[in-house]
Amino acid sequence: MAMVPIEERFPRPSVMGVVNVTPDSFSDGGVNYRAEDAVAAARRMRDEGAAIVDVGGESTRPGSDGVSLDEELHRVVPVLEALEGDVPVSIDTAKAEVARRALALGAVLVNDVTALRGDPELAEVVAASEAYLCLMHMQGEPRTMQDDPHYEDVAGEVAAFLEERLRFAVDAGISEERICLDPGFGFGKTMEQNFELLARLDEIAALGRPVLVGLSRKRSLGRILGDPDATTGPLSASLAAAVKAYEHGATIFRVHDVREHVEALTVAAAVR
Ligand code: HH2
Repeated sequence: MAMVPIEERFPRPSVMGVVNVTPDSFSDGGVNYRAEDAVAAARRMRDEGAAIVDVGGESTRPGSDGVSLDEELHRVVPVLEALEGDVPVSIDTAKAEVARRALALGAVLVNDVTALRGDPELAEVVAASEAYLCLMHMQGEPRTMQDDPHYEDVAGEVAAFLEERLRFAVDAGISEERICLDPGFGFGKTMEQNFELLARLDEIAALGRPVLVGLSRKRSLGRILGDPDATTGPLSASLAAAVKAYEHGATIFRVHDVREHVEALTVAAAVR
């Protein structure tokens, strides 16, 4: 596959549908854990206007532990096989072997929430392919990241981190035009830090790469509505956050509710 720059393949705004092939994701609690359900969800998302679907076999919700390589492959491979040639796929993994298998099955993007800090072989796997890559910011690791996140300057630190990881990826042989950056909403950030980051998303966009955002159903959206113990946020709040992110320069939107986000972002994009 001859790859065009990521900003051409996924123009602003593009929607990425979330397909969690997990029993324990924070946001969709196992609805797509069975392969056939995941495949049906992915096809529906494509029909609703998703430019790509993000298939993941490991939950990264706050407090979660990792899964084994075998388990992750067992979850995602049947889904990727069924979708090959049918729906554009992103693989949400930090494991080189999962990425390798996914790319062999036609995945076009590797979404690594560790930004190439997790598996030392992942950079090489991506470099050897023509795939796109998403580098995401996270402070800490999923099991403990929400314990006490701390920043002097959240947007400045996230931007500096992403700039450093971008350089690392380019040095590993992955050309810049294949890469997008993600501030990692909810990954080691308090509600206040998430909202500050959203307000200052322009500073991430100023790094010159397309910005991917995952705000959909995140707990900060439930908490700002008044429930201090919320573990998810509603669709209405997700749409508002996505439109705000669009206005601050986001390009790709990782969402669970594809149709509603496509509609909201179509309206937002028409206002110019
Ligand atoms: N958020 C989640 C997972 N992967 N990838 C990127 N690039 N950006 C994100 O914000 C992001 C992500 C968490 O959401 P979800 O997949 O719904 O839940 P879980 O990790 O529990 O499966």
